[in-house]
Amino acid sequence: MKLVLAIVSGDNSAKVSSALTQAGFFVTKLATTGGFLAAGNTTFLIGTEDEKIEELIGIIKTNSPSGKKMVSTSVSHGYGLGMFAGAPVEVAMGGATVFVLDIEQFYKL
Ligand code: 2BA
Repeated sequence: MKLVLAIVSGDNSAKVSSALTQAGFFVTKLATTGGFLAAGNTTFLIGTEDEKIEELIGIIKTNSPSGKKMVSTSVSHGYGLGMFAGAPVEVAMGGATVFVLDIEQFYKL
């Protein structure tokens, strides 16, 4: 048994959610925020059997097209001194970040 944590950009989350559910996966969605861009994303918790991991990753990949874009980061001085724009950096857009964890025990009570 595995627990998959999949962080998906907000734009792709509805597609990923419905594709996983249609394929028979049990899914919990958490509304989360990326630490770097401070933009909303969705973290899926999916408990599943080891032999279904490949199918699961395939579904997430198909429904999470990725790209790149330049963003300028904002830096705060704190103490109410406001923000200023930092140098633009290239960041990933879309796509998914996926962690697969071994689960020792699983109960539905
Ligand atoms: P964010 O933290 O908002 O990051 C958005 C994108 O900004 C990242 O895309 C990456 O291209 C860039 N980025 C993030 N941190 C950076 C840094 N310290 N310096 C320069 N560029 C940076 P992804 O790597 O595809 O990540 C998308 C979202 O997945 C992240 O949103 C975060 O919520 C999550 N994530 C990614 N890697 C993670 C990890 N190792 N642990 C926990 N969450 C992770």
